[in-house]
Amino acid sequence: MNAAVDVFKSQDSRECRLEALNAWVAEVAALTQPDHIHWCDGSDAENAALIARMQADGTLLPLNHETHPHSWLHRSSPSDVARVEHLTFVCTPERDDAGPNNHWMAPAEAHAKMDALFAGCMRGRTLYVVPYCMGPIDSPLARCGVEITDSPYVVANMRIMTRMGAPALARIEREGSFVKGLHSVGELDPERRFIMHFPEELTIKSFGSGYGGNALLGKKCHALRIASHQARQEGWLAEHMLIVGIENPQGQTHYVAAAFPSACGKTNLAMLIPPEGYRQAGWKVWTVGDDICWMRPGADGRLYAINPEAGFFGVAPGTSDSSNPNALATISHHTIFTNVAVTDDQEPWWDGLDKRTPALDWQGRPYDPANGPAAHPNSRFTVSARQCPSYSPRAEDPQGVPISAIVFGGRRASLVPLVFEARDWTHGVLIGAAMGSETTAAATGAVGVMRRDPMAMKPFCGYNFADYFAHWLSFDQAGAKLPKIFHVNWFRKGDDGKFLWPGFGENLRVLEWMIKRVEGQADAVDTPIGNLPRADDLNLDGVSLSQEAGAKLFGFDPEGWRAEVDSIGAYLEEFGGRMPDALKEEQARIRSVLT
Ligand code: SAT
Ligand code: MN
Repeated sequence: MNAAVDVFKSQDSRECRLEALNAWVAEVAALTQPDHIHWCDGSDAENAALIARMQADGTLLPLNHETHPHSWLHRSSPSDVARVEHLTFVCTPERDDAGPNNHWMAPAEAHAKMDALFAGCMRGRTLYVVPYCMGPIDSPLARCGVEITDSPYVVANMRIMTRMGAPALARIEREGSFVKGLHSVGELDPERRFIMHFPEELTIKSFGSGYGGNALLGKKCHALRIASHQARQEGWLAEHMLIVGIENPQGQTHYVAAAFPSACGKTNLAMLIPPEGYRQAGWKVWTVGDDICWMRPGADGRLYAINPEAGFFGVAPGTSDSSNPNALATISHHTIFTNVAVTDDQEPWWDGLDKRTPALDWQGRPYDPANGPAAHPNSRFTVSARQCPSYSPRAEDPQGVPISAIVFGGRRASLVPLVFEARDWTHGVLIGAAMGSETTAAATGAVGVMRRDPMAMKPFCGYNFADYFAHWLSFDQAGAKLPKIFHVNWFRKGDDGKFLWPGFGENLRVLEWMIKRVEGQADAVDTPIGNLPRADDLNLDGVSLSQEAGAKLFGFDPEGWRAEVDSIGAYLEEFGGRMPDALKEEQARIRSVLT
């Protein structure tokens, strides 16, 4: 074939590929009737224009330019401050494919319901077409999407959280496939709010909310719910995990992926500052990601992970110079704050930041403690990962980083020790499947209620958990060099209701033990629930633990665990015959030795 024909053919197919996107945009515009259509290129000029527009209409309020240059405050509608799990659906043709872990609606019914809401909803508004890439733009592990939205706040956030604009559009043109996400804030009416996923169609429809996880469709909707479905088909894993590199004094870095439910400290662990003694000895911590991890086996049998996101959408309250100085440095400029309070000199403020008293609360009212916390408990910052002082030099590696250890953990006030190690992969998958945690303010509903949250994916797995566990088990193949699996609990409380473990930077002591286990250099005691360190197996220099703390953090209570393992068995039964036998057998084996 001569070159001229070749060029002609490739241009032809590029046009075809763009045609699919153009046709979808035209179809959505016909339905939603916007006044204008804007294709986002992700440029600085475009961002500046959007921000100016949002400042003019009050969507963004300026903050103190001297202390927080290029930073803004957004106050959301007070009834739109968190994910809405009860309004979030997975719409597969068969109900069982979504599983008991998801709300389900038949696709035709869901499309009809959503299209009725979308009809004419963008009149008087601009429709933004937001091409984005989840993952480094040149990574084979990355995947693209296009979000159509009528919210400039969403556009500005997507620009920080993803690789958004012209390079993503170019990749979509090259590959021809992308996840379609349609979003409108509608009237922000909780009665007319739904987040629908159509995994088979690689499509998301979200209406009636402007809040992060409901509206920044690249995040939970694409990178977890839709991606988990794609990952199962293609042989990889899309997980609700931070990724952190731990460099030892010899200069070797082990990467750890850790799953904790929302608002349980993923950002803090990802940005951990080593305790003084560790710093002096030469330990370093490198942040790759704080929320989502895509991993797949490499040619050498190890799992390689990328962070599909480009920014952090972190919980503000509790972030301080002592809990997370890296986060505080990261958000000192070019940051969008949502639902935080402000001081009288227009600095963003939240509970736990420092001893000042704010002037206005998150709703813009003069601060009055009688109205509750000054910042909403789920108030957030959106910021580019590149601003993080501990951002890993490998974070943008298209091939990802090799994972040495996977950590599962939740908030458990009682029973669950500080750390234990799975005997093997199957046991580790059971530990992940059995994860329990007390609920937090990241989702609407009661806070502090213990629920099973397997792999921290309860709100995010786009298909039946039984099939998801089977998918996890399937990685244990000849030639695989899988990470070791651990479970941690930073949140164990004493009889006085206070946390027994200091947490934050001190968690490195636990990570060091894990890494040494990976290298075969640390001891543990074999117990029915897994391998537990003795207090002596961890470096606890400079940590003072009471006798009660030592016993609870490093011990295990057979009677309590019998009840726990029974309850895990009952949980697995909820999935009926689809639950892999290997997990049921593992549960039964542990129960049988817990006599
Ligand atoms: O769902 S969000 O992405 O808004 C935050 C979270 O719950 O992890
Ligand atoms: Mn999360």
